[in-house]
Amino acid sequence: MIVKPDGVQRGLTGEILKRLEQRGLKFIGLKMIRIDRALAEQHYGIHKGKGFYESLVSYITSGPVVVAVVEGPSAVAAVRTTVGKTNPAEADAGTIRGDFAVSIGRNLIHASDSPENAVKEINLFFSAAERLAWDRSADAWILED
Ligand code: D4T
Repeated sequence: MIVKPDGVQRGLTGEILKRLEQRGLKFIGLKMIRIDRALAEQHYGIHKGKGFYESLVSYITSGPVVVAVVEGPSAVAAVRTTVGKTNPAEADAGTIRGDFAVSIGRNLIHASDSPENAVKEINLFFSAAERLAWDRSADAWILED
C-alpha cells in the first residue's frame, strides 16, 4: 500500500497506518520515498493511455509518499475494505476514503487489488532486505491457528 502525497501533506499518515495496524494487519515493510516518473510509469503502466493517466502520474510524483507491506489473512481484501471505494464520493463512512477524502484524484491511499499485483508491487518498491520477518506477540489474540 502507499500513503499518497495528499495523505502525507495532510498529516494523515499516522491515521491511515493506525487503521490498518489496529485492524490486526502486520507491517513487514515501511518507508518514506519520493516516487520518480519512471517508477510511477511502472506502477501505473496499466492505466497508460487513459484520460486520467498524466494527472495520476503527476499526483503520485508530487511529494513524498509512505509505502508499506502488510501481511495477514486475506490481506488484500482486508486492506481494500478498510480503504474504501476508489472514488471517495462512493466510499462508505468508516473507511479511510469515506472519512477523509472527496476526490478520486486525491484519494489518499493506494492498495494492491489482487495478491498477484501485490507481489509485483512489493518487488517494485521493496528490496528483500527491506521486508522483515518478525514474530508479533499479539498474534495469538488476532489470528486463529
Ligand atoms: P489505487 O491504484 O490508487 O489504489 O486505486 P484503485 O486500485 O482503487 O483504482 P484504480 O486502479 O482503478 O485507479 C488508479 C488510480 O487512478 C485514479 N483514477 C481512477 C482517476 O483519477 N480517475 C479515474 O477515472 C479512475 C478510474 C484513482 C486511482
